[in-house]
Amino acid sequence: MRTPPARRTCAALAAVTCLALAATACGGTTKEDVRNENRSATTGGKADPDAELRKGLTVAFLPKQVNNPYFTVAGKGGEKALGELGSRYKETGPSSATDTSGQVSYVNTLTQQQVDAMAVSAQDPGALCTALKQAMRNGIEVVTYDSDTRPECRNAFVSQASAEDLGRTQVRLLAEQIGHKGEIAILSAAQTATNQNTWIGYMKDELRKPAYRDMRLVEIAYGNDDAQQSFQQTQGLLQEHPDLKGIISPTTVGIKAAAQYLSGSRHKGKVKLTGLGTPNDLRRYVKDGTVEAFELWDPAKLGELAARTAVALASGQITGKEGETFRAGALGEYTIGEDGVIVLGKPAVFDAGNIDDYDF
Ligand code: RAM
Repeated sequence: MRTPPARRTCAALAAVTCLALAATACGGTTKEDVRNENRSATTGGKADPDAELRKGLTVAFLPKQVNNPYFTVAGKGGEKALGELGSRYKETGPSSATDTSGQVSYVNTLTQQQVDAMAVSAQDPGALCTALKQAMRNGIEVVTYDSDTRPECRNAFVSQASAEDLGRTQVRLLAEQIGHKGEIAILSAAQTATNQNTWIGYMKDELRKPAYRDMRLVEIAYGNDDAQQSFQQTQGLLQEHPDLKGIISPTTVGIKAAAQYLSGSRHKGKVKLTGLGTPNDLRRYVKDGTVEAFELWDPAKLGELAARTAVALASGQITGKEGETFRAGALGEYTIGEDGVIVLGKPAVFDAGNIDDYDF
């Protein structure tokens, strides 16, 4: 059962303050002290690639939104990996992708519960920072996945793909579909979402290239990763811009709702739609001619890599610094990049020719 966020905030803040006091003023031994002692005994405080992976850890996943099927699949990937590693998975989080204060209170609750690590997809780049720093001060490893905070507010960020590639390739996909010509719009998720805003920044940059001189971005709409709002925003875009030729929706919730709207309208097949979606959500819209091609990574693998990164951090194999390497089970060997970013790999592009090869 979930505690209502308001009550949770008070309890969590009280506990967080206690933990902070215990760690600084009172001089008592906290779980963090014990962990740090264990770690430095084996690693001397530095990354030790040969350190044994710890078992019996609790790793909490805190997605942007718990009832979003994309995060459910990511969570399953994390859960499976943690089971294989002899550790425990739990998931908690807000049901709305625009409940930033709710997400902050979930971080505080996990800190109070003294989980070993948390994997967080941030609704906002800065809003979680104070709470996440408090978690790290209490010895909790903080991994962001899918959507980042500022680098100093976490130990590492597990990114689904290169953000730049994702932004630029979505523009390229749409440009091919509309012959590099006409008005286009973006249907995003929440206005504060770090991941969508980063990709949109690269989309705008891509659109400045001469190849797109005949394409014009006329609006960015926000459906807040809510199916109904995304559906209505799509309808609004088409009413506002009668000459619209295409929409990019870099969110699994948004693209599905936009496809649903388009497929039942006179714009089906005429106004093109691309972006980031799951093959299972969009299969019927590819088959009925609403969607030509779109892209995504495997969310389960993203969740798995987040979980394995959390365990590697908690075991002292890595500390989150650039250049450190670790093995993420069957996913292979990963090297930490600039600003503590670990990139899962390249996304896949789906179309009528390959969509039936995928099941997620
Ligand atoms: C939605 C979320 C998530 C994003 C995917 C593509 O499910 O906004 O953060 O990565 O779409």
